[in-house]
Amino acid sequence: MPRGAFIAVEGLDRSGKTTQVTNLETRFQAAGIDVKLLKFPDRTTAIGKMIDAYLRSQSELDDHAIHLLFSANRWELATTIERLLNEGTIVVCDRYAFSGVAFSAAKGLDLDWCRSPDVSLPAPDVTLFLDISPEKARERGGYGEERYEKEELQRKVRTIFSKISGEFSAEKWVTVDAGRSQEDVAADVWSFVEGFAAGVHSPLQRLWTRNENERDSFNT
Ligand code: DGP
Repeated sequence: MPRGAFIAVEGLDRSGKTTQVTNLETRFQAAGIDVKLLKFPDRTTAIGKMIDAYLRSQSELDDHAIHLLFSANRWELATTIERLLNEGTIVVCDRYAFSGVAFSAAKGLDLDWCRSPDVSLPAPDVTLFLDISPEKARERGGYGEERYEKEELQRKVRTIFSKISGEFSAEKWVTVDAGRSQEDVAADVWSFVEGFAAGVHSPLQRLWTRNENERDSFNT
């Protein structure tokens, strides 16, 4: 029996990620396919509550410490992700480790240091990056109140996402122009993932390890 596909959806704030992942969930369900939608940070766990307080500026933490909490928040769901995939369920993640690297590196932390705690997490079969310019985001009403929702930081985050994308093959990392209508973006997103509905026959890979073929020089 094939395993379920692991699909990550990444993007800048205001890129419409949440709308698109919800839409994906609905489409898979309508096709009679088991799907589980996960969101990172998962603010419901004990670690997630610390992250939530930090993002709302109700607490202060060293940049390294909050980075490790974001990573720990993914690790606490890693076994669940693997189990679901092995049961044949498609897992769609609203943000994953690439946000971790992009946001922390945008604050000035070393890119490879940022990757380290997420090395060997379950690797997505495909990552869809919803790309939007800060100007378009402003047209959509601008950013919100949370800590990272500032135009200058978002610009840096976008640059780092673009650098990360260069490390992946075109099949594994798909950049979607998210500055268009919801319907156009949804049509593109579906066209990239509908092939995964039938499941995946290759084994689940581990993020940023040698057997994940996008970055051979890492972890040598
Ligand atoms: P969201 O709930 O999708 O709005 O994400 C909350 C904010 O946290 C958003 O500005 C992106 C940022 N973020 C998400 N994951 C990580 C991470 O792993 N590390 C860091 N530093 N920031 C993250």
